[in-house]
Amino acid sequence: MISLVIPTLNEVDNIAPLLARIAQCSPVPNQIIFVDDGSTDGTRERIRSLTSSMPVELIERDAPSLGLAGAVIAGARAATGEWLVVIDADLSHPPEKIIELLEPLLEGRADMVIGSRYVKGGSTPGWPVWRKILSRAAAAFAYPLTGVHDSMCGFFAMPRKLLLELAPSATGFKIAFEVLVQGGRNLRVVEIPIAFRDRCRGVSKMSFGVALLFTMRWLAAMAKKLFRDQETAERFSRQSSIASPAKSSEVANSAFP
Ligand SMILES: Nc1nc2c(ncn2[C@@H]2O[C@H](COP(=O)(O)OP(=O)(O)OP(=O)(O)O)[C@@H](O)[C@H]2O)c(=O)[nH]1
Ligand SMILES: [Mg+2]
Repeated sequence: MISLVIPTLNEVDNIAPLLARIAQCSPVPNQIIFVDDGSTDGTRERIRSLTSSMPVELIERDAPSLGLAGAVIAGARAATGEWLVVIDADLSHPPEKIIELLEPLLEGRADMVIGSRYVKGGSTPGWPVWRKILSRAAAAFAYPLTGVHDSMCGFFAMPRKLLLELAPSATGFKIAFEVLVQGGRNLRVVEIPIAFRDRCRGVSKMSFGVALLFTMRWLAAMAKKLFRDQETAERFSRQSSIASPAKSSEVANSAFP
């Protein structure tokens, strides 16, 4: 069973076109959960008006916590499907690719599949050069922490329980990044190329404050990684000196003739 989680904040004009595209998908997700954080533009009413024609549910968070990531986690908790897919409401992500995101999971080849702008075949049509450079730079900074090319994309699929296990209290705007950082090297990740379209309706919620919060989160994760790498290197050198005592006594001998 497939549960689709869609976080919304003032996306009224995107709801019907998005659901129309999802309805054309094969298979149509068994559960489509919108998680709304206090939209004031009629988004909730629009979603409610469409619940009879599709398996749509609405979670209304009136005192939202932990931002966009918190909304996705709330959706995952309410979902009942084994497989979870997360997609933005603004039609930037192609719902037609949901099936391709699920394939590596169903075949047991991956623990997480990301709709990626930055693998061969992926693209960001219509973006001005400055935005391409900024987005690429952010992805490149995140790469050493995640090992994937587009860890900041909001379009991904994974087992629902694994998401709740890895990032039960994730916060901020970039939940895929949080999952990847928590999952570490053991997480098998596949990236599927997508064309990321700019939103046609509604207003972006990305802001300077959001970018600043992410930078702080990145710095914290980077510092933790560097600390861990250093600890591992020290442990390794201690172990190798215990494993080859002859060598270490040679070193000791040569140091103190
Ligand atoms: N529930 C909830 N949804 C949010 C929140 N912030 C953003 N969203 C939704 O999350 C998705 C991504 O937000 P966008 O504003 O499109 O952010 P973006 O894709 O990084 O920026 P653009 O490329 O400019 O669209 C959209 O579906 C938003 O409606 C939030 O605080 N709560
Ligand atoms: Mg968007």
